[in-house]
Amino acid sequence: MQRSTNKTNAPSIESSRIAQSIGSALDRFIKNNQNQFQYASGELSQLLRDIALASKVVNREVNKAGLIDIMGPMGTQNLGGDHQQKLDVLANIRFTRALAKGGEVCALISEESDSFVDLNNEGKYVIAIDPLDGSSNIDVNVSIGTIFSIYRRKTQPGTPIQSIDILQKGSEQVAAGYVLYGSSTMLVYTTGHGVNGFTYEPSLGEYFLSHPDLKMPEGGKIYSINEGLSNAFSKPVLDYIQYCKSQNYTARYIGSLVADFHRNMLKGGIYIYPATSKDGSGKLRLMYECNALAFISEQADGMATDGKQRILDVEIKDLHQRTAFYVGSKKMVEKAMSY
Ligand code: AHM
Ligand code: MG
Repeated sequence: MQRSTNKTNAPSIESSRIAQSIGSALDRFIKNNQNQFQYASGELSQLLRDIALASKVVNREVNKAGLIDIMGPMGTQNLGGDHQQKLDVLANIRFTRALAKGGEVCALISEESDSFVDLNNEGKYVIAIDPLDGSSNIDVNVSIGTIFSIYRRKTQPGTPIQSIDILQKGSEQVAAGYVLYGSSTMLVYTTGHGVNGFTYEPSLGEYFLSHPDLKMPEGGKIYSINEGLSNAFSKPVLDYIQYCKSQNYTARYIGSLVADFHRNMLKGGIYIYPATSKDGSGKLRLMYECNALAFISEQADGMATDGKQRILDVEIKDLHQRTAFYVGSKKMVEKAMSY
């Protein structure tokens, strides 16, 4: 039998080392990989630990949502006019509290807060977070998620926070991740050195490395888009959907960004939320929904664009800025862009 000479298929020493850590507890994994982070080693570890802890609390609340009276709308609306669910609000409180206690984050941008939250400390990091995304799925026992982007603040810690600390482009993220509250709960994150996924073991209360060095398949056969809105789609988007059908691709749309993204990440696929004639800038939020997933997809050999440019290069003008979003397997996103 001929031996393959394709060197790109050979796992790198680094990915073999990560693969060997399979089963490691999150804390140990973070410690063992601290040297990959270009800033002071303990800071990011503490921050990720705070996020993991808050996600465990949220996971507990998500899991018991059907049992106690914490479901249903709060009767209030957030800035975008979405009805806030009690669990959205609770998740926001849990993450804010954990990050405030940890002390590494000085400012928090959240889907649930109209302006940024100044945590009044000397923390060197800024976080943008959607504490519980997929609000239409909360009440119906379908997967939901948390999405976060971490930035290094630009001005001196301890001084008043400036807009240059807050309005940073996606390319300036130092870490990003998501938590998927699904049939099992997973934490997936990157610090710019590949993507690793951890599965939560509820009886031990611990995340363990289950998906080392995640890579998105280069191509795929799944397309995820809310076709119910097709009357408001542009012709190129409709043509691309037609192309997917002509190829007998599979349509899968959960309506929870994290869940749709995660499935495509593992199986290969494209997620699209285009600009529509109703929402000229699309629906999704750049700072706390799209940037993190764009960073993760690129780290996993995938691709993310707004249809015109790389998501990570889009200038931020507003905390709650919306964008069109095409993300997933590189070849599929490229094909969609050719339309
Ligand atoms: P949310 O922040 O109110 O939960 O909205 C974001 C969600 C995404 O998770 C999902 O992909 C999308 O909105 C679904 O929107 P639609 O119902 O218009 O298809
Ligand atoms: Mg959201």
